[in-house]
Amino acid sequence: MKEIRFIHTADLHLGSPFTGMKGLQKEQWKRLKDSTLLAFDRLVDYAVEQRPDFLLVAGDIYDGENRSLRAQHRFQTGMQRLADEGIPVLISHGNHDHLSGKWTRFELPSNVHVFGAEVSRKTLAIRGMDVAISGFSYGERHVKESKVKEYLPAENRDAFYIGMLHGSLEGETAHAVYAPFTKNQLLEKNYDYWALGHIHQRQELHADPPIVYPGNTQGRHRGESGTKGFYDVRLSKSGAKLEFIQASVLQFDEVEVDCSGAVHMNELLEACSSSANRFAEQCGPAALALKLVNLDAEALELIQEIPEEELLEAIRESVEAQDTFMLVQRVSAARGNEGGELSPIAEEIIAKMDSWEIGDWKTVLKDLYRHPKSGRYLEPLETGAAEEVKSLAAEKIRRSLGMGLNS
Ligand SMILES: [Mn+2]
Repeated sequence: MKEIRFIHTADLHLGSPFTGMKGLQKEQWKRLKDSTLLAFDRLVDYAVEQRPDFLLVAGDIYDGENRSLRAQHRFQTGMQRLADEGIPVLISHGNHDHLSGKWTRFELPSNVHVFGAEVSRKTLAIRGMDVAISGFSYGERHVKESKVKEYLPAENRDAFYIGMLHGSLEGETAHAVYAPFTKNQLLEKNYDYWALGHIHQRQELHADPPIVYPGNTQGRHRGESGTKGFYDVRLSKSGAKLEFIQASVLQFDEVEVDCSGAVHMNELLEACSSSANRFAEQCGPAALALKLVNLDAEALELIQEIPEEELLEAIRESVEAQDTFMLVQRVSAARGNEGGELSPIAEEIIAKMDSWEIGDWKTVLKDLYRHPKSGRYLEPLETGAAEEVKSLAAEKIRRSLGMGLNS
């Protein structure tokens, strides 16, 4: 059986700034700031070791249109390592790293093919097989129109066809809509694999042929929880086998801390640190939001008297003793009613906020940012800061609208 093997990755977001993170020690901050770069190194290490036929990067290599020099250098070094191994790389840039941004151009080695702003096709000859890969790069930040019609359908049964597309499934409104497509439009092309990018949560939209978002390679805030990585794909005419490979060097997550029976502060701290330790043992380095549950009335009162910052500081100190990276980012106490349902209106507002991207946050916060007095004191609104605003707003909504009508 003729088979090709490739790596499908997307949304590396090298150089993500991780703004809005507070209370970090110097080492922690460095580890966090470098996490997207370290995840990329893991990807390259894996490729060098496994020697796939080629590697696909479906957009958002860089986090900002003004690509950081360090991120570009890191990427160039990685590409050179793959060049030394003779592994071709195909890149379609996305909305975050579109071609019109202001950036210093590094000369990428000759194994790298970057798609231009129009959909085009690049054919690789792999052990006597033709592999036709179609794709495009975002010429500018916003590509709102569909590009699917520009992809030529497959015509030769013996060749492999792959489409690279950085964009959103039509009707998927949870994220900013870019280069929208429908599943049927993609299926009509009769390709063997669709390598998607843009959505940071990995998902298979279709199994045969696979239409796949690999998700990003490193989570950057609580909204991007769990392990992150890329797919190692083995593709033949009888089907595809996808293996998820972890690249993330630390993971964001929320952990419930069972506080039942805890009455004194030391017991609560103990519960927090053992939950964090358990998580570290199972999942390795992490940035966690702790949610204290099963607090009895007395313990809840005890917690509520203490400002979150102070509580956080004490928890961090009790967790610190470990060797692995463990950052407690937030702590929240489930109030008596939190076991119950949120009211529909609260749920709706919170779900709506979850769907906002950075651009939407800029829109809703523009009055505040443009205000002559307040504007001066605000840090630039980046993804991390928006994440912070979101979680604080959600907390506030839970407090004021949290209880259902009949509770
Ligand atoms: Mn992205």
